[in-house]
Amino acid sequence: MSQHTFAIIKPDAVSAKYSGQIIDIIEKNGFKIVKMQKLQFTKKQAEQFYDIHKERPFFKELVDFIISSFSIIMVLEKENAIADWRKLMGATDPLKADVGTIRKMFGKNIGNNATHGSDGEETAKKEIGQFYPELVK
Ligand code: 3AN
Repeated sequence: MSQHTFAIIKPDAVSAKYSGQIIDIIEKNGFKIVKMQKLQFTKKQAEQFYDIHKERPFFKELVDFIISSFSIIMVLEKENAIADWRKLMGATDPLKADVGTIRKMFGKNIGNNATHGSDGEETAKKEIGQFYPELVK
């Protein structure tokens, strides 16, 4: 069954002009881009988005980074989209990510790791719903 996931091309990758290459990889791997928007997260949007990490020591760093410049948010559709997008992104830390993954190719470090992907069905619903409530009705 086809599934939706929420993806972000983060400020480091957008600033470095990697967006085109990343979108190309997404399409070549069979994902349909259902929604796409370039935006700069407000502090409020960022705090809501990263709400689940608010007790973690790097929360402020995470929020400051995502609001620092433009991101591209997307809703991706495919069979098994959540797991497949995470596999294509690679490990959170680009240094540990497998060769051929997006974070290996375009990520700098664990904070500036080029992309985001929902980590499960509930998270996908929450993240998609924050920007596109009509898709999770
Ligand atoms: P993932 O994005 O792979 O699901 P999580 O959920 O462990 O990874 O972390 C959420 C985000 O927080 C990551 N995308 C990463 O950018 C950032 N992050 C994780 N660990 C650290 C850390 N030790 N220092 C700074 N940022 C971090």
